[in-house]
Amino acid sequence: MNKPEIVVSGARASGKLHIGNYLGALKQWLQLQSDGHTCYFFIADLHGITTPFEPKELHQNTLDVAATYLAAGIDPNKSVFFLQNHVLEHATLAWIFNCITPLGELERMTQFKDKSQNQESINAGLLTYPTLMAADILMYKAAAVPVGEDQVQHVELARVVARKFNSRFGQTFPEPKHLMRDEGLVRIKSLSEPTKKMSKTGDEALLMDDEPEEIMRKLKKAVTGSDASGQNPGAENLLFLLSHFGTKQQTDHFLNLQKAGQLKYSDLKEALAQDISDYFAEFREKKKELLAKPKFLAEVLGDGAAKARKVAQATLLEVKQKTGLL
Ligand code: AQP
Repeated sequence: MNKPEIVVSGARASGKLHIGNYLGALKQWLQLQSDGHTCYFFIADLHGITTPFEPKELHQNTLDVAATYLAAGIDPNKSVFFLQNHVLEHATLAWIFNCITPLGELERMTQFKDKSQNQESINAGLLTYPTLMAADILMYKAAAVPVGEDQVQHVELARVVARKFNSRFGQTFPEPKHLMRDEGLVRIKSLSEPTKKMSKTGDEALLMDDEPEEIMRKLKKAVTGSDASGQNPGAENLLFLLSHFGTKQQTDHFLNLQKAGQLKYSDLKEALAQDISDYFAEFREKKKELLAKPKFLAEVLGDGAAKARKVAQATLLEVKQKTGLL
């Protein structure tokens, strides 16, 4: 983006963040923050309860995600960093959006279909997740939303909601666009089922704060077999990760071996494990320090919520005036 824009993004507090969250979202957020955009980065705890959860784990996961953002480099002096449920206006705006969004738009969302598949009973929050996400984005009149590939459809829905609101009540919200990294949208695959995306709530994900032995253990088990059509999505996934966490020279070396049919997956996994361990070494230490200071984390989140609330209250007032809500 050439000029400073308003940017909004978040991650669910449904578990520890993994390298998919990092490459798909967090890494881009850090770039946008250092490029001087007006950034709002939040922890989506209300989205976190749309899938099954345990209260104690939710509490711990929220603190963990907060420490992850900060240890990775989100700077509360440069970006507005807050917890979604601390800014009550999000839920109110989401309700108003629910009332102008056709049910069919929500029912066709891929994430709703995927996530409702294995659940005994499907809660209404899972269906209306995208209208809450539209509220998160439009509340701050964002121009751009940096997300991984899996969330693009939800950003498109936020555009639909903005259009519907604007045409019914007058121009209020800009239509946000999803933001891609230079090389395109990122979708890191699961290590055990490489046709699916790596996910917090899916199979064991490679976490940003995994210790070196854990990284090696998980990568050793990574599936690298070819499928019936000769495709090898597991190996492609590992090579893609190497291109991000390793050097260009190292990546070229393994790509050449693959072309020559001489690639030993154990060597690739070992090199990748070392690269990922080194890449996150400083992050791991910073995160441990932060997790030992829950009071500090609470203070940072409180300050961030106060900044976000000011903007949110102004937007909600405008919305109430336009819709006739007293
Ligand atoms: N595998 C992935 N590859 C690239 N990007 C990804 N993201 C998630 N998984 C991948 C991006 O990370 C950001 C935060 O995601 P989220 O927490 O809001 O929820 P999600 O997209 O549903 O992510 P998860 O990890 O799969 O969590 P669960 O299992 O809780 O749903 C988003 O920008 C997302 O695109």
